[in-house]
Amino acid sequence: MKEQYDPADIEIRAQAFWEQQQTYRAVEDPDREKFYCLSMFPYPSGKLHMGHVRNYTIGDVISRFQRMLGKNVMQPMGWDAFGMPAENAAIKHGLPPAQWTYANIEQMRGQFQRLGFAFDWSRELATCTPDYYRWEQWLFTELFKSDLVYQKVAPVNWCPVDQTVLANEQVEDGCCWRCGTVVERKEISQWFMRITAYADELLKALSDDMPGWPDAVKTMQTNWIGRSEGLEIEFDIPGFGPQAVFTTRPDTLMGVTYLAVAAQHPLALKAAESSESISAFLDECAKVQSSEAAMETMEKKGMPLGIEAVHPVTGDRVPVMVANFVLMGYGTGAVMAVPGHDERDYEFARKYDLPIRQVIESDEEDINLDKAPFTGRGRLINSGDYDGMNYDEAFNALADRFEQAGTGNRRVNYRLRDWGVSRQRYWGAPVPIIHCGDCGAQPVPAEDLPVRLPEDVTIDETGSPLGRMPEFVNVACPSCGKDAKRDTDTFDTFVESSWYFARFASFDQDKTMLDDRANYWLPVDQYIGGIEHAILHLLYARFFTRLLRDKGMVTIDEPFKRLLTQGMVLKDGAKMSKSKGNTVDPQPMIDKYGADTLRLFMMSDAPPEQSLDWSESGVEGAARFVKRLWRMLFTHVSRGATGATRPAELSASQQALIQAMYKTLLKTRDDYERRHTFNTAIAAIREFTNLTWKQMNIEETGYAPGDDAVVHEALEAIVLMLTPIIPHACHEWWQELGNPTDLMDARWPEVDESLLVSDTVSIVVQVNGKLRGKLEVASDISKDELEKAALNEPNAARFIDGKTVRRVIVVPGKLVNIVAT
Ligand code: ANZ
Ligand code: ZN
Repeated sequence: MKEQYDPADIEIRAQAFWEQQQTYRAVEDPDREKFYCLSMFPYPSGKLHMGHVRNYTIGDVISRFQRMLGKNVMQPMGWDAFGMPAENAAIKHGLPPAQWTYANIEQMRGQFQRLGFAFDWSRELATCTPDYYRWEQWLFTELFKSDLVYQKVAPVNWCPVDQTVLANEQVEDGCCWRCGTVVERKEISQWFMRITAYADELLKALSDDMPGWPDAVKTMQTNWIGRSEGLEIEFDIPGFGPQAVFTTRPDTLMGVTYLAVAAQHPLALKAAESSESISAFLDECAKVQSSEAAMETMEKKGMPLGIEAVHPVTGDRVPVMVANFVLMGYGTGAVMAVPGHDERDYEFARKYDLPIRQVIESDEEDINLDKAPFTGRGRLINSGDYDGMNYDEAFNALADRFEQAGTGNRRVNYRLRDWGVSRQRYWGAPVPIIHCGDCGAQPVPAEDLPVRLPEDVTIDETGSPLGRMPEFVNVACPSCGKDAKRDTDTFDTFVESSWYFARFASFDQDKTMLDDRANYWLPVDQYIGGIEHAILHLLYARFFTRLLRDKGMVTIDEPFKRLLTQGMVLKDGAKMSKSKGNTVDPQPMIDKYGADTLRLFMMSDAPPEQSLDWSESGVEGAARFVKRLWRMLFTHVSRGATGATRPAELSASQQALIQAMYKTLLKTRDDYERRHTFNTAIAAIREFTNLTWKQMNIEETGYAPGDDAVVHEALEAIVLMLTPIIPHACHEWWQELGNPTDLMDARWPEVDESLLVSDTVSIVVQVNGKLRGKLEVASDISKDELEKAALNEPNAARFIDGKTVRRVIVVPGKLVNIVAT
């Protein structure tokens, strides 16, 4: 064993060894309990950042630990390789996006390997390869046939500079998240996946079937799906017919003083035909984006349509207004406005001088409608027959009434919208549809899949080149054979990430999307990723899993059994980001300290869910710990002290060390397995290391009889406990300790619990009558042994130092008092 710790040397050797042994190759084995550990796959930007290091280290620690429990572990890795940055880079550097992406993958794979992540590289996949995306194209055509995919004209947030549709989340303060241009509203034909058909199921499972997910994530998804129970009630509009509204507050029905409809509502469009001012208002509305968040904050605007509606209970006439806060895509696109009890209706009524009427009263709150609406629940007033009822009573009475009359019914609405999956971008999987003048939209037949994305292209600033490539666009209609045109949109990249976890199981299957192996490996036992994916990615993955289930390809409902959302890596309290210019590049850190040290630092400073503040002094602390361990191992090995077996009779300090070892093993196992608090595991290991260090009597007396064996056991335990975190150093040490087997086949040590509980006692150590220390010793320890252990107790020893021990009083099972002067 070398005296000096040389991280690069041992790490590269260990990695070569594992690669040669194919140590991380996962093979299905029905006789062993499987463990599928997955960290969210990265976008291949070309360069690893600290967030990646943290994410993948957590996954690797869990994978290696589970392997030590004897489980059949799979930890795959791949690349979420489609998306806009490749196009932007292509414009900047004049490289085709495919070339740029594949070069980045090479680069990043090398960095991952250098960090020693135990990935099964044989399963590596990149979503931009036709072998991968052909299967989602195939699924899309199948879903199209069963009406779970459809096309419709829909308003989108459009970035005029990037020439693309933006998801609501990509709009920040009304501007494009990427380029900052003011976002416009545009009506285009798009492809949708019917996620709303699964809304109820997706919601229910959150509360029933997902104990392994953080509550925060489940709450976010619950709110995102946004289930509301209410009534749909018809208002008659003379000259137009009945108009339904959706309300969650039918108890406020008698407080309705106007109806409000969306700017795209047929009533508004009709009124605009004969009114220039209405038409101008609708044009104005058409320009602003349609996101819900924007609706909440923008100034409420509207105007009367010159139409009246008949109140379904009182028969009163109320005006119909067009209002910019009513969404066309929610409920019926029309609202019964109750300004007395709703914020938006109130603000609007104040502005346009519409009546405000109180119909709910409350014992608990003072209500003053001159100042603010009362939006809470209470008892009905000014509501005729319904006076005195509470919310539920009024809800049911009105629901029954309208259901009997056939003018309304109970109804559940979801905030969740169908998922728009088409993007007007080049670097994505082509939508596998052919448009025929006669037959309409036709799915590409399975035997013609994949629809390959042409990779040899030049990208300029004016959007996707696909539409300008006749060889791509022009094709025969699969149904009638006439000239037809391919769809030139590509999929949202969330489509690829919605099923990659399943494909890892059947990575080399070229006959079907998935096979039996998916049922062996799924669900993912532990999934790890950023909290920023709490809603979209994780919800789409749950949706896709149900699509795959309903196609008979998997038997599970939920894809991810346990979810860990890791915190951010900060620098001086701020998120590391390119725009802030405060990033720390991992590569020079690996070069300087080694992969083990970087991994150790990432795990030791905070629990994984919390943010982690980057500090180079913290990294140095981690490096010192590894070096110190190196010295311990070197000392032990060079004393020729390996290979001894534990003596039958242990001294008190030896017994204490063995007990501390078992305790630490129990604690770290719980930290690794259940709590995922790797930081406290490391703290416990460090404490145990100190104890072992003492037993080694470094540079002093050397080993007492039996110490070599006990220390040897302690060192082996330290190596095994640290293996998940600093595997390379541990690999070296394991061999130096004389183990013929590969460390990666070693098991988590068994704990002899009998040694722990029943026969140990706590002994107080006093010096001259003052408490100076405590010992955990075997209850049957001899008087002599106990005396010796007390004299060696480190703190007591400090107080005796320089004095002469006059007398030692031993009270068995209780205390030792050392009299020294
Ligand atoms: C009358 C009323 C009175 C309402 C009241 C609320 C409070 P959630 O919970 O999100 O489902 N609404 C219905 N359709 C709408 C649309 N297309 N655009 C904007 N608002 C719409 O919200 C349901 C409530 O949102 C409905 O209940 C309706 O206003 C409004 F004191 O009806 B309510
Ligand atoms: Zn046709």
